[in-house]
Amino acid sequence: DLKPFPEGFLWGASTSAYQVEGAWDEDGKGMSLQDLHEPPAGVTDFKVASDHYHHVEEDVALMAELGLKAYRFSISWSRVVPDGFGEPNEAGLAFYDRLIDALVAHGITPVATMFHFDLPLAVHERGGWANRESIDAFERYARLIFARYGDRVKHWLTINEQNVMVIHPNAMYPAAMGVLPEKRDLYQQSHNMFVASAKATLLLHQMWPDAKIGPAPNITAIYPATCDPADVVAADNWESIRCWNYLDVACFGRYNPIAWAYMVEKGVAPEFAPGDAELLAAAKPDYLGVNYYATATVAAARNDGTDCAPRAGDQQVMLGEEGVYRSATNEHLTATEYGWIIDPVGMRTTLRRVASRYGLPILITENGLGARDELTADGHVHDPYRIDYLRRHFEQAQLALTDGVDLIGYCPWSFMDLVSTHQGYGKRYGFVYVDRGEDDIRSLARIPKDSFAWYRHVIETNGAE
Ligand code: BGP
Repeated sequence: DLKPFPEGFLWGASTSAYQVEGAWDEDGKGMSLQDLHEPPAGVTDFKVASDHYHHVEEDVALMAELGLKAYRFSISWSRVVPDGFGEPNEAGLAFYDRLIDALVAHGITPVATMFHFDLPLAVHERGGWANRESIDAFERYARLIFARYGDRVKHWLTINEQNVMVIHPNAMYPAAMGVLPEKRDLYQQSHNMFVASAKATLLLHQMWPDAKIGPAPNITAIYPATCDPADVVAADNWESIRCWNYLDVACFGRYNPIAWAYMVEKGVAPEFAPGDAELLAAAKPDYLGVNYYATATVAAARNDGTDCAPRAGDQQVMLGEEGVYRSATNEHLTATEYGWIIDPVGMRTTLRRVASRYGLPILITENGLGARDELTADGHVHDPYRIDYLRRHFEQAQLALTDGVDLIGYCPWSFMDLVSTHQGYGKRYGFVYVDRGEDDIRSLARIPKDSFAWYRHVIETNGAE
């Protein structure tokens, strides 16, 4: 028998600051790396985004109409500490007070991400995450936002997709910056992010013992292309390097041994400062955020110079690595119009693996379908494909729950249309359509899509539909 979604299940939706807020230079906000994007013509940047900064009350009213139990958003570090290191910005802090107060007034649980790709430019200019001063800056920022919002925000997420920032650094670095950091540097940045997260975790537990905090990496099961044992080893390697390492450090306080051996072999293993190992071991997350979009299928590397070549169905973040693994086509799966593999059953497998390894409650912090939604002449947005995508994933979430996974909530990406990390405003994920073109602003009107009414019913019936 299927287990019902538990009472109090956090049916939610997600966004991130730089993708929705706009108001990039208003009320004292400092620049972040995301503000340096120089998008090609026809792709909007993050300066206006969905203008959520000026529509916050209206947007939360729509969340209430949707019946959301939780809303995952991120706090922009450079909005509340413009130079990353120094004085807080009262106007920026007050914006999140308005957002959080509105959520609480509507009975919506706030889930706050501390850092979602938008590194303050001032921190970047002093060496970014590779500089250990950033750890202290992050801890000060953590103390500031925990003190300010901790009475109302009881669910925190440290860092969004730390693993994606390593595998696919242009999630954080705008192309305009030119050369991306070396892999060695990326692994050192990642190590410092682990230390910063550990410090924030310990600090929150000390300041607000009733609050919960965890990481939010992008996690997915990796399939071997065949049952050739060499393919199985390749899949296991890549799963350890891409996924488990990030949760192992967070939960077990030590690097994953397979991933560590890989880093040593590649000459990219990070340096530990005295005390790091103890700190990592001391900090324990309360729950795990999991961003899930797509599985990857891999085969044993051939090490002949072709392992990284893109193959049909490859996602931008799923290319191979010479001598480590080769990405392979999975003939059982189809992809979205943007080439992202669609695999609801893979989500069940992913959740089961995370539950088996870590035994902690899991919140799905992202999952959704990017598509070119159209506003029709009748003023509606018909997105049956999104309903179908989410329905199939919700079914698998319920199966995972039935399998024994302690799933506490599901926050699809995204609450409303926002600027995609790579494809501007053309690629939409929201339950709420935002009327703006790819290169013009238009009305910025909010229009609930068909999926909005469908999701409202799902929430009302606690997943029974
Ligand atoms: C995740 C990020 C989000 C969001 C999402 C969709 O990696 O955490 O910020 O961007 O992916 O990706 P995209 O916008 O590239 O379609």
